[in-house]
Formats: sequence, C-alpha cells, structure tokens
Amino acid sequence: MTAFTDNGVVRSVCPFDCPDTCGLHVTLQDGRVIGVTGDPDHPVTRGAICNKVRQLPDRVHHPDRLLYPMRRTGPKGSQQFERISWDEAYEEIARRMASVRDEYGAEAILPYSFYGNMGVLNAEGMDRRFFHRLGASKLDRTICNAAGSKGYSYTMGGSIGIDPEETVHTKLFLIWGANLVSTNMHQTMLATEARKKGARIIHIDVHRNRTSSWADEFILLRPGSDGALALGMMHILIRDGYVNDEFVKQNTVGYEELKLEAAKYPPAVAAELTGIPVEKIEELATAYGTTTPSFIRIGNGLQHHDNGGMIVRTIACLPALTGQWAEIGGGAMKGNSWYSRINNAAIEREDLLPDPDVRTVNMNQLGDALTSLEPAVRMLFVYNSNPAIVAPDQSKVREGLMREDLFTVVHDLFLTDTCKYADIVLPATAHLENLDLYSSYWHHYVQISKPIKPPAGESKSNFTLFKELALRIGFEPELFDLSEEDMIRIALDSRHNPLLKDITFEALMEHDWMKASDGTRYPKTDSLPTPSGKIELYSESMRGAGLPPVATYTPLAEPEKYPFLLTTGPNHSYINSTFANQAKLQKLEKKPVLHMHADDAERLELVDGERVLVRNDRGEVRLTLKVGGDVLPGVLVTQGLWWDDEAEGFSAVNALTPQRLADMGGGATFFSNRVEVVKLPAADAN
Ligand SMILES: Nc1nc2c(c(=O)[nH]1)N[C@H]1C(S)=C(S)[C@@H](COP(=O)(O)OP(=O)(O)OC[C@H]3O[C@@H](n4cnc5c(=O)[nH]c(N)nc54)[C@H](O)[C@@H]3O)O[C@H]1N2
Ligand SMILES: Nc1nc2c(c(=O)[nH]1)N[C@H]1C(S)=C(S)[C@@H](COP(=O)(O)OP(=O)(O)OC[C@H]3O[C@@H](n4cnc5c(=O)[nH]c(N)nc54)[C@H](O)[C@@H]3O)O[C@H]1N2
Ligand code: SF4
Ligand SMILES: [Mo]
Repeated sequence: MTAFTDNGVVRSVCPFDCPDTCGLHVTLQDGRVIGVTGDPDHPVTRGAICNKVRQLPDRVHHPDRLLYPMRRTGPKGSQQFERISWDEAYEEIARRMASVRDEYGAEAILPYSFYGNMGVLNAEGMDRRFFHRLGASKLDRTICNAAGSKGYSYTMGGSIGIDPEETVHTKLFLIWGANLVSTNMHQTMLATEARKKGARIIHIDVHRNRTSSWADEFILLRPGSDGALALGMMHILIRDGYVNDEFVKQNTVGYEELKLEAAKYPPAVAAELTGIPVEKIEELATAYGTTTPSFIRIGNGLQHHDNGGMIVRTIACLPALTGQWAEIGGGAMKGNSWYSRINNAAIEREDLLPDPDVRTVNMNQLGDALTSLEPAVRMLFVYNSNPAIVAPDQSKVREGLMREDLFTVVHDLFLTDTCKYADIVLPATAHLENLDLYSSYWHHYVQISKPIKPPAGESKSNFTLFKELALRIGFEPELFDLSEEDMIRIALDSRHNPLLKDITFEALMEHDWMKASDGTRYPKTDSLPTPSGKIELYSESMRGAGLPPVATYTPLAEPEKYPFLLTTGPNHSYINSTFANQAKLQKLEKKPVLHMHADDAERLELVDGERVLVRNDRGEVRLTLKVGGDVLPGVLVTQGLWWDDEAEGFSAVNALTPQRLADMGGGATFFSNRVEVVKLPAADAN
C-alpha cells in the first residue's frame, strides 16, 4: 500500500486535454484536497493555472462521484441502476464479451475513448493493448485535431513546430483560429512577455472573443476562408519581394508551383472570399513580410471545417516563404507532440491483433456506426469520453445508444449523459489517485504524476480496469500482469525518440518534469520527417491521396440550404464536457448563448436576450441570443459542451453538427454546419 500524506503540499500534473499540461501543487488537509495551484518551479506553468483547475478539489470530492459499479435496471436512458460488486461487473462484461465474440466475431465490439485523462497509461496504454488482443474494431481517434495535424504534416512532416518557450522573442504573433486566452493560457503568458519587449499580437478569428480583446488587433473573417487569406498574403509577399529566396532554395520543395497558385489570389480576390477589407490584408501581409521573428500559432478551431486540413497545410507554408523558421522565436506551431512522442507501439501492442485487417470505425461517425454499420456493433465500451455530448449528430448517437441489442459499458467519474444509456456503469479514479506519465502536445516537458490519495469509493483507473479484465478473461499474464511502473518504462524506451534519452523512470520520479531535448533546436527545416526532408510547398503524397498537391483554397462543403453557418467551439470554464457539472463553473458560464450579427437579428425581428430555436435537418437546440458585432452577418457562434438540461428543454449543440468528415485525416467538421434560427413559441421563450 502506498502511504499518503494527509497534510501538506504535493506535486502533480494537470491531466486534462489542454495543451498547457501544467505542473500542479496540490494542498491536502486531513487527507482531503483543499487547494490546487500552479507549480512555481515548472518552466512553463510558472505558478499560474486556469480557474477551472483551481476548482479541482470540487471535482475530486464531488458528491456525485461514482463510487461503485452499477447495473441498469430500467429502460435505457431512464437512469435506473442498482449497485453491484466489481466481481459481478467483471463477470457480466466478460460473459457478454465472450458471447458477442463467439456469435458475431470480436469486430462487433467497439471501444470508444478519447482524452478525458491525458495520462499515457490511462488513455493509450493498457486499454489499447486489451482491445488489440481481443480483436475488437479499431477506433480512429479523429474527433480533435485529425484534419489539421494531417494538413500540417503534409507541409512539415509531423506535429512539429517551434518550442513555445522561444516565443518570448517573437516580434509579431499571429494567433490564427485559436482562442488562447481560454484554451492555452500559458501561450498568452509567453506572448505577454514578448509584448513587453515590443511584440505585436494579431488575432484572426470568426468570433470576437476573449482572445480578441486581449490581442493588440483583431481580424474578423468568414468561417472556412482562412486558406484564401493565407494565399492572399503569399501573393503580396511574392509581389512585394518579401520572399527569402535563399531560405526557400535550401529548405523547401515546390516554390514555383506555390507561386502559380498564390498568383490566383490578389488582395481583391482574398478580400471577396474572406470578408476582410483589402487594406487590412495588405497591411497584415506587409507586417508579416517585414517583421522578424514572426510566429503563427495555428489553432484547432479553424480545422474543424470541411476544408480544415487544407487550411492548416496552407498557413503552415507561410513561414517558409519568409524564412522565419531560421529565427529564434520565428516559425509556426499547430501541435508539438513530435518532441515527446513515447513508444506507443510497445505499450499499445497493435501487433497483437488477431486480424490486422479488422475494420476501423471513425469516432466522428459513431452515430452511423451504432445505427447502420454492418456487421452491427453489439458491444460498446466507453471510457475517457462522453460521446452522448461530444460526438457530432447527437440524435443518431443516442438512437444507437438506445438500441436494446447493444450492450454498453461506460467507465467514468460521473454519471454523464453517456452513462444514462449504459448497461454497466463503472467508477473511475481521479488522476490524483494513480501513477501516470504525461507529455504535452504543446510544450516539451515529460512529467510523472504520483498517486497522492486513495481511490474514491471502489473506483479503479482505466489501467487497473483493463488489466484485471484481461487477466479474468484469461489473456496472457506476461502481456497484462504489469505494474504502472513497468509500462512507464516501456513507454520511455528512447530508441525511437532520442529526445527522451535522459528521461528514465528513476529520473522522473526524482525531478517530476524533464524536457524532451537533445540540446539542439528543432524543427530542422532541411531534414524534416517529410518524404523530401524539406518543407513541402508541393506534396507528392497529397497528390497520391487524391488531394491538390499545392496549397489551395477550397470552399466549405455543406450545401447552402440554411442561411447561417454555425461554429460551436469550447467555452472558457469547461474542458469539452468536463467541469460542466460543477456549480461554481456553471455559474460563471451562466447559460449557452448564440452570437448573431445585429443586421441578421433585425431582419429576423429577434432581440438580444431572447431565447431562440436553432435547427437543421439533424436536430434543434434552444439558445439565448446575444446580438452585436462579434460575428459577421450570416455567421453564428455558440460555445461550450453543456450537459443535458431537460428542465430548460435544452439539448446539447451537437444535435446540430454533421458526421461528415473533413478533407484530411478523417477529421471532424463541428464548425461547418448550416442552420436556421426561428422564434420560439411564446410559451417556450422563458
Ligand atoms: N477552456 C477550455 N480550454 C480548452 C478546451 C476547452 O474545452 N475549454 N478544450 C481543449 C481542447 S480538447 C482543444 S482541441 C483546444 C481547442 O482550442 P483552440 O485551438 O483555441 O480551438 P477552438 O477553441 O475550438 O477554436 C479556436 C477559435 O477558432 C475560431 N474559429 C472557428 N472557425 C474558424 C475559422 O474558420 N477561421 C478562423 N480563423 N477561426 C475560426 C473560433 O471562433 C475560436 O475562437 O483547447 C483545449 N483547451
Ligand atoms: N460541437 C463541438 N463538439 C466537440 C468539440 C467542439 O469544439 N464543438 N470539440 C471536440 C474536441 S476538440 C474534443 S478533444 C472532444 C472531447 O471529447 P471527450 O474526450 O469525450 O471530452 P470530455 O467531454 O471532456 O469527456 C471526457 C470524459 O472522460 C471522463 N474521464 C476523465 N478522466 C477519466 C479517467 O481517468 N477514466 C475514465 N474512464 N474516464 C475519465 C470525464 O469525466 C469525462 O466525462 O470533443 C469534441 N466535440
Ligand atoms: S486545464 Fe490547462 S491551463 Fe488549466 S491547469 Fe490544466 S493544463 Fe493548466
Ligand atoms: Mo480537442
């Protein structure tokens, strides 16, 4: 048994799906977590954390935490459950798994998980190994960054940008389709330091939000039009002689082809497509062409569109033209997971799959997978995710979850809206209750988080759950009877990633966080992980994949049957649907609003503060109108993934979003959905 400190301050790591992956100081009093602050010694956290995680004590000790396994006793969705023991839960799950496998094949079993907990062992360790060994359908985890990461890789070879710690030297920041004040606050801290030394910060977005107010300047554009802006900027850079010919020659392939494409986007064309005035595009491109070092933080938001992959691929070409990659503090970043990549193959063991050609289900198409996929999914195992809220086309997802012939297991800390449809609900530990390894997809530090309190009730970590289930089913002990420490050692095997060379289990236990680094600066633009080793302005692999090989602008795909384009991003106080059940944070967010341009409201005779019905062929949602100039006419924005609130007649925003996939990587298109807005009948409009 681990001995826990009842009183004092201990180190931990923030486990949530946020680029900052902060080092935490957790204060315990009589065994209870009473406070959480940022680790002042952590080089990126620097003592600061967001308000969400300052409320972590309320989450860990929440009265609604699931404390024991439960079995459904009423109809699906009715929330009627009875307490059972882990023994009974394991017995039933194992029996159902065996019967589905024997009758329909293991492919009829589908795991569904994402990054509710970013810990390597709990998000992509024992669970993956378990489902591979079982031979279940594979899940393509595409819900977050798939299109943009693929697009960025076509240009740069992988999720590899500059070290964010360098950005204190940047002189011009373009924050492009990212709401950093809410979603990556430590990047704003670094940018603020740069600003003190004279940096200028420009936010490019479809919504005037917290980040726009914090930035020095704001450029409002049409959703999905960013590719045209980037090409318009390239047009000006080329026209006005701001291209660094020497850098381009040494570090890129395909400049001549890109030049031909950029020629098609003179400022007037870019202005027409983006809605940005010509003078603003001229000014932005000139600033970009004349300021060194300049840095582009590419967000996740702008790639949740039909053309999201191509948008990111195109923006990622910009710093190559001006040679910014060569400057400290210059270049771009979409994600940085390349630096601290661990040995996933060795922990996940995909090689254990009995049939390597087993089907793959795209997690953005869970609705179809549960309602029309053949052969049918008979068993669904959800952990680290809340698909009833976060997955697109919610009505389809729920129609599937309601199927009587679908056996669903959900492992979570709370009775989420997904749990409501479960046959078996299993209680999960909070990350403070287990050992895990964390890497960031933004900064370069690898961290270890030790258990600092015993599990709440009978809760078990994902690692323990899948380990015990495997052993119970009779899977090989040599594959599954491992400790967390064993698996961390396997994950840190640095043969495939020399940047992890000094990061061992022992060293991490001593230092808590260590930088993945070989002492040199990346990305090295003449030896990138692209096919040519250089920055690919022209990409043969894209051509092979049936995509235009050169950066280009493609319009959004959804037909214009409905008048508005609605983007549905995250909000400030929740992380996806996590934290949406905490009273203090709910109070700060009040209720979900719909931002609409004043001209549109006037035309539809709608007023600020009115509750309206937003609908399309997929579903409908009631939202409170916020009228103003924060979006362009024809554009709507709502933020936050709220839990079901039946009293309010509110169904979550993914009732409206499509299962359609983006242009690359099988990515989600949450932000490319068309809707109409109508008045609510007087009786409903409270
Ligand atoms: N507070 C908070 N922080 C979070 C999360 C959270 O839910 N809440 N979620 C975490 C996760 S999982 C992720 S992936 C990241 C996401 O964080 P970000 O990378 O910041 O992405 P989003 O907030 O989804 O969208 C960013 C911005 O893109 C804008 N946008 C939408 N469409 C377009 C477009 O076509 N062009 C341009 N230029 N802008 C557009 C939106 O208005 C939004 O302001 O944040 C992480 N951090
Ligand atoms: N409309 C719209 N939809 C979106 C987005 C959007 O911007 N707009 N954003 C998308 C993005 S970028 C993302 S990343 C996804 C996020 O989708 P999800 O990864 O599903 O995110 P969460 O809603 O935070 O759900 C995570 C769940 O995991 C649980 N959990 C936490 N720790 C553990 C653990 O250790 N074990 C187990 N078993 N469970 C645990 C949490 O309690 C929570 O219920 O949502 C996507 N959906
Ligand atoms: S959610 Fe992000 S900013 Fe907040 S503590 Fe966690 S890692 Fe840091
Ligand atoms: Mo995400």
